[in-house]
This record gives sequence, C-alpha cells and structure tokens, in this order.
Amino acid sequence: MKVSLAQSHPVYKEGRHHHGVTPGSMQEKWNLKHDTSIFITDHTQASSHRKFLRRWNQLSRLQRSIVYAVLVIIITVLVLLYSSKFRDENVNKSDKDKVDPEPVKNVSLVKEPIAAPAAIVQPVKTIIKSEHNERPTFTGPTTERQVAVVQSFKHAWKGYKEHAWGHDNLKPVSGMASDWFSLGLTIVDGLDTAYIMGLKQEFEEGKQWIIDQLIFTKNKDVNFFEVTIRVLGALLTNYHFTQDEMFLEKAKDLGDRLMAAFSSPSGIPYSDVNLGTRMAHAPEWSHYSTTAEVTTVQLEFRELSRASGNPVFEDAASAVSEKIHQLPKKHGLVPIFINPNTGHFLPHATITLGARGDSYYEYLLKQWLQTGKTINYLLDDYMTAIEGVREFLAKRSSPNKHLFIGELSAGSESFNPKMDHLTCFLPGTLALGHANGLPDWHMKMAEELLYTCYLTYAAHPSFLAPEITHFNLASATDDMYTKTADSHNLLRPEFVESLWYMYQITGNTTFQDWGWQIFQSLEKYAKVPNGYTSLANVKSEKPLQRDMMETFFLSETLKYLYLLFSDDRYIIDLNKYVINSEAHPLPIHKN
Ligand code: DMJ
Repeated sequence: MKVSLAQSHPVYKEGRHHHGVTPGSMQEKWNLKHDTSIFITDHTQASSHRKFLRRWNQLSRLQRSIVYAVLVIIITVLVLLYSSKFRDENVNKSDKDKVDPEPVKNVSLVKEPIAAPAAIVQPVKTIIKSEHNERPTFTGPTTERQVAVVQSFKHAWKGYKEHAWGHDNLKPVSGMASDWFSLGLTIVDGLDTAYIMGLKQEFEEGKQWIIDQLIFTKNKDVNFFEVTIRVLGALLTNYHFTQDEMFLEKAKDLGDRLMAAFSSPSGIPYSDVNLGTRMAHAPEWSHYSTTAEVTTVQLEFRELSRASGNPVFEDAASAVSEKIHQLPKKHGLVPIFINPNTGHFLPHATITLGARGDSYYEYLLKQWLQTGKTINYLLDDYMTAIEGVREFLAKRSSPNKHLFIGELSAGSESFNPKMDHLTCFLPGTLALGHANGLPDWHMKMAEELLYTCYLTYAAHPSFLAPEITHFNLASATDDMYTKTADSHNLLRPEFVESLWYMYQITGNTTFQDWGWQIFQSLEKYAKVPNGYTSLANVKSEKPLQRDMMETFFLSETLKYLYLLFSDDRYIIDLNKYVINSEAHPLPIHKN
C-alpha cells in the first residue's frame, strides 16, 4: 500500500524532518544521517530498519570488525566465481566459432527470405531401416507445386525434342543443339525423371531412342566419370524401375567399354576413355586424374555387377576406393588431383568440397549405405573427413557468423573463404549420415550450412545463387559477396538436392517453401520459349541468358524439386535407395 510521505514517515509523524530537527543523542544523529528509509513508504520496513541500526550501534568494535571481515570474504569469493565463469564462456565461444551452433541472424537482403531458425528447430526424426525391396510405383503429381514442376519438365523436354533430339544438349535461346560425348545425354539423363513423374509418353519416346540410337561404338573420347554418373547410372536406374532387360544390356555394353579407364599402372582410372577403341588416357592438359572423378563411379560399377552377376566392375571400382583409403590425407581431406601412373595424390593440390573434391566425400557415405553398412573403412574415412572439414574448412562469416565451408589453397594450404555452389550437396549428405546413426553435430552442421546455401540465393535480386560465393571473415558489412566472374548460374541441383534430403529426413515443410521460392525464380529468369537456360549474372535484376540447358537440370534439379514438393516424403525412400551423384536412385543391398 502506498501512502504519502508526509502522512507516513515516522520522522514526519513526530513533527520532525531532517532539515529542521535538532537531534538529541548521537545515535539519533547517526540515524538521521543514514536514514535511507526516507524512500520507503511502509511503517514496518522503516521500524525494522531502525531496529537493525540500533542493534548495529550496540555491537562492539571487535564484533563489527568480524562482520566487516566476513562481508569482505563473501564479496571476494563472489567476484572470483563470476570472473572465472566469464572466462569459461569466452573460451567456449571461441571454440564454438570453429563450427558449433549459434543463433542464425539474417544478413541484409534484397528480398525477404523465409526465416530459418523456427523451421530448423523441429526435432529430427531419424528414419528407420526397412528391409523390403519391392520397386516403387509412381502415380504422378499429387500437389499443385508438383504439377508445376511436371509442366517445367514437359516444357524442357518439348524444346529439346523439337530442336536438339538425339544431341547431348539443347541451346534453348538459339534453338540449336550441342554435343559433348554424342550420347543423347539429355534423353538418357532425364529419362528416370520422366518415369518418376509418371510421364509415360516422354518416357516411352526416350526409351525408344535408347533402343534405336544409343550406341557406344563411336571412335570418340568421353569423360569416364561424366558418362558413368549420367549414362551408366541412368541405365541402371531405369533397369531397376522397369526390369526391362534392354536397359541392362546397354549398361553392360557401356560398362564393359568404360573398364578401359582402369588400365593404368596403379588401377586409378584415367580421365578419358574412347568407347569405340577402348583406349583410355589422362587429359591432354595434365598427367593427373581428378580425385572426385575416380571416386565417384563406385556406386554405378557395383550396381552393374550386382545387376549383371559379373563381379569385374565392382572389383575394379572398389580397388580404387581401397587404394585411396591407404593414402595419407590431411585429417581425412584429400587433394583434388591424383596420378593414375603412381597412384599418389598431387602434393599440396587444393583441398575443397567443391569442384573436383565434392563427391569423394559423398560416395564414402553412400557406398557404406549401398553395401548395407558392412564396409567399415568407408565409414571410418567419412567420419574422419567430416571431422577434418570441421577442423580446417568450416568457418563463420562476419558480421553474422554464418557457417560456410572454405578451401585450402594449392601450394600454401592457406584458407580461402570461398564456397562453390557444388558444396551445397553437403547438408544433404550430412543429414543422410545422421539419419543412419552418425553424430548429432553432423546434423547441426547440415542445418546451418543449408541455411547459408539458402542465403546465397536470397542475397541476390534474382533469388538465384552464383556459381561461387566469397565470405568475409572480419569487419565487413556483408557476410558474403559475389565476384562478377563467378556470378553465373547453371541451374545446378545441389541446394534443392539437400532440401529434399532434409525434408525427407525431418518432415519440415519450410524446406519445401524455400524450394518453391527457388523454383519460382527459375520460372521467372531461366524459362525461355524452347526450354530453360543457364544464366550469366545472378546479381542482375534481369540476368543475361547463356543459351545452354544442362542435362542435370532435367536429371537432378527438376527431379529433386518434384520429390521435395510431394506430401509423401518417401516417394524415393532413403531406407531403400542410395542416390548417385547425378540423382539416379540405385537400390541398397544387404552387403
Ligand atoms: C552433376 O553433374 C553431378 O552432381 C556432379 O557430381 C557434380 N555436379 C553436377 C551438377 O551440378
């Protein structure tokens, strides 16, 4: 209860106040001088305070000294405790700055992104391993967003069919065709997407082209890795889905010819193979093969052996992984070049989870899963490598501490704060590992990286990511920036791929919303009358068009978007399938 000072204070009640009263005793003088109770408006509190002062004054000098000493000791102890806690917090903070989570803050953005934290904090549901092996049935789109993606696929396929049928790529702006390996790449790479989308007509016309036209006898060099992931992988998936022996026969013929790549002194594959002459060699510009290329054929060669009953394919490809397992590494991290003659890495080559390094790490985990988690060294190498990523490559940007994965430069091994869009495959792979029992911090890293990848889209007026993003490590206004030379966009899949993994594993629909934003940008900027085109500069409000439709746009980007927008998270069930680096699902085996 509050009453007015004049009514309530004992001093006033007694007709005295500290300006005009002549105090009697010394104690009264002291009481007046130290009377803090003037700010208290309660009788009881005031009188107990006066009692306390009276008692205090009654204490001897010795007793008062003891009380003072006890107080000093208590205060000293409290100060010491507080300062050590403060120091611990700061130590932990600098440790955390390496990788561990901190609340994500938004950078200044041209468009408003959908916030991450609220979405990400949903509990992770670890998917349960199931044993059944029946093939999936695909009944077509069930949501409006899926219908929109199917329309995009049909549009791309139609443009390709009209202007580039049987060639590797469509140039959708000029309406021309272009060839790389002359293997009808867009048809072969995109065919299982048509199957998954329930597009029977497109699937049948593509299949007929493969029956009639796809041959491997031309005297022409192809890239061993690209043809393995795009063509061999696709043939095996289509065989698995349809059980049509034609696909397996084509796969066996191709696999047989690709085996020439393993004919090096070390067994580490050469980069180029002539499918017609069955001769393989290093690229013209180097003696070296690319590490990610020679380690990203094992899922396909193993599946070819399992489907055909011929072990030679799996044996040759597994031997590569085993050899690389034996090589010294930097805490599991590998240089991006390897010599097929000596079987050794190029010392001090760049270390990166982007171009030429990425899928080495991806296939360690996926091979382990493909073989029913029975090959321990693959898991060991993966675990060590991810620890190496945390130790040497994962850093936080300034000022908002976004987690990103940088590189170690060739030669000096100095840290380079740049991240390829290709690296955005990593959140999906980390989440897949976590869903299969790997540590919680892998998932935390996945969540944070996925958000950083999202920001690489949201930071541009086109809401599309550049090929390479650079990060500031100290005293900057923006966390990330894009150099003009790196500002192109090839309609790559890695971010939407990771969104799909995270969606299937967590059920969190915010990942669908992020994907929908990206899809709308693709529709707005990349769609042209004859298909979808790569873009020259995502920093522009009107990005220039590059006149190229990459095959992975149909094989991967549209496939992952279609899967992402499904209400049924398990159209392709990660308990049963391992997805190759070009988005072709292959069955998981027991060993
Ligand atoms: C695809 O061809 C494959 O995913 C490859 O492993 C690297 N990335 C491209 C698409 O970006």
